Amino acid sequence: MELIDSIRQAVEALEEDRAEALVKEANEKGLEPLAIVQDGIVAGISAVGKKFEQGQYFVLELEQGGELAQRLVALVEPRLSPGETASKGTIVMATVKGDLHDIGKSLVSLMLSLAGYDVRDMGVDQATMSIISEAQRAQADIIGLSSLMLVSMPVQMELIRYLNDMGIREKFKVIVGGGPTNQGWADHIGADGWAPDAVEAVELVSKLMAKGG
Ligand code: B12
Repeated sequence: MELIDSIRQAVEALEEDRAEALVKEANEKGLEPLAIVQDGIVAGISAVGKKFEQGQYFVLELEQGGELAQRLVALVEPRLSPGETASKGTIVMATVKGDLHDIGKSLVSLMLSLAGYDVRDMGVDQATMSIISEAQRAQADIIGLSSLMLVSMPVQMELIRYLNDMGIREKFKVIVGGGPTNQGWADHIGADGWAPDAVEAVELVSKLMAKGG
């Protein structure tokens, strides 16, 4: 797995050309696509986040890392095999209002689509009522909310409160995720589930769908 570790290092060092060449090489060598994404690209961007935290990188580098990670994931995406064609359920995914972080939410959307769900990915910075309207329109089974910042987390809580106030809370399961969130937060706001990453998000959704309604 030396190649995957080199991808992680190249992403962390923001060596764009090298990272792209390494991902292409990993693809050509037939390395497990999920490992390239999780242990290479995602591990690399997490390291970029740490450097930002420690003051070694600034916002410009953060931005560069984000764009690089998305480009690299797109290179691997065609190799992730699609699941069954019949939809197992409908999921509306969004990053909440005020939050522009796209990568984790998009990965969750991608993994859920590959697992056979019909995913409506609304993108980032989505207002609570827009998300609820989309869920109603799509007759979604599940609403998935991503939040990467402490300041945007309360918007996840707001959405559940709106559903309650509108008398439609039981129509949708609500799952939450993103860096600062955890199971305790999900319990606190009355969400139906939380997952730490895209792989576990698929397991969570499959459990919730099995429970029915
Ligand atoms: C890349 C990045 C950016 C990029 C985003 C590019 C893009 N197109 O997405 C840019 C440069 C735009 C950016 C901007 C900012 N960022 Co930023 N960013 C990051 C960084 C480095 C990585 C995030 C990421 O993509 N991780 C990789 C993905 C794969 O992981 P993930 O998002 O956690 O997602 C996984 C899980 O959480 C889970 N998951 C995610 N969503 C969901 C949803 C559901 C339903 C489920 C079940 C699971 C789930 O599954 C995902 C896949 O495995 C993090 C640091 C970090 N370590 O997280 C900081 C970080 C999130 N950013 C931070 C900050 C402060 C900012 C800025 C305010 C900086 C500034 N001063 O301008 C702005 C805010 C802009 C805004 N309004 O949103 C802080 C937030 C601090 C906090 N706790 O509140 C962090 C933690 C950095 C830090 N350590 O300080 N950022």
